[in-house]
Amino acid sequence: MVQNILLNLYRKTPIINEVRDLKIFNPEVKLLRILIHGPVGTGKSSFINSIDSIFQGRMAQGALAEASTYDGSFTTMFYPHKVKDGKGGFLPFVINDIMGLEDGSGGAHVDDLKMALEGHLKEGIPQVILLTKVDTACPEVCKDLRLIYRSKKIKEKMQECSNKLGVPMNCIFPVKNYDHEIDLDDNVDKLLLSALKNILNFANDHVAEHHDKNKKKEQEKTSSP
Ligand SMILES: Nc1nc2c(ncn2[C@@H]2O[C@H](COP(=O)(O)OP(=O)(O)OP(=O)(O)O)[C@@H](O)[C@H]2O)c(=O)[nH]1
Ligand SMILES: [Mg+2]
Repeated sequence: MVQNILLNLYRKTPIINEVRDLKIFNPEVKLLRILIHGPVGTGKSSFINSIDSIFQGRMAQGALAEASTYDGSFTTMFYPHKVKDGKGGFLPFVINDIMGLEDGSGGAHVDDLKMALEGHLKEGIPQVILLTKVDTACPEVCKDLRLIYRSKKIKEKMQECSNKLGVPMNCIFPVKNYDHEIDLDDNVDKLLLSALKNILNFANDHVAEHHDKNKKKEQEKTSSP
């Protein structure tokens, strides 16, 4: 099963166009909102920078990835990040970068996260896991990212995430962010775009569900005597 998930990443589909052409299923929703949270230094800002770079067709520095020597949390506030679509506009989503979650005095706390979600926690928002830094988890994958679907180490890491966090395997996306590269690389792009596309699909399904529920409520109201 894991093999299938990972193999699917390498289907030759122009995912970038699918994201560019994304239509939101709920006419009342203008933007899909993605919130990225997680421990300090795990690659949250780098993920956003990487996505930005892919759509700009060159390395971008929008969300300011942390310098590797810095030991605190670099992203000090919620950072809603729009991504240019490459045609003079913006893609129909924003990614909120939140500084690393920490137990001590620094970093963001769970309360900040709740505030960012503005009470939407109760409704059960869709969640996925980005398994970053796959290049550091497996030397083979570091040499050739295409070997990711064969890597036992990556499979183990995905399983570990799934067990620890109770998230199904098909909601865990292994990625390698751009961290030192000068030029874009197709194999890096494929993993990142596949993760993004899935995140957007889940968000889109969620807003569509809301739309259907609201429509049903309205119909019930008008049909009741
Ligand atoms: N090898 C490797 N390094 C990465 C990857 N993603 C990020 N990094 C590096 O990890 C360090 C931290 O990355 P950030 O993107 O700043 O992490 P963050 O989660 O935004 O950190 P805070 O904002 O401090 O919470 C940087 O030195 C990045 O270059 C990756 O996929 N592979
Ligand atoms: Mg950051």
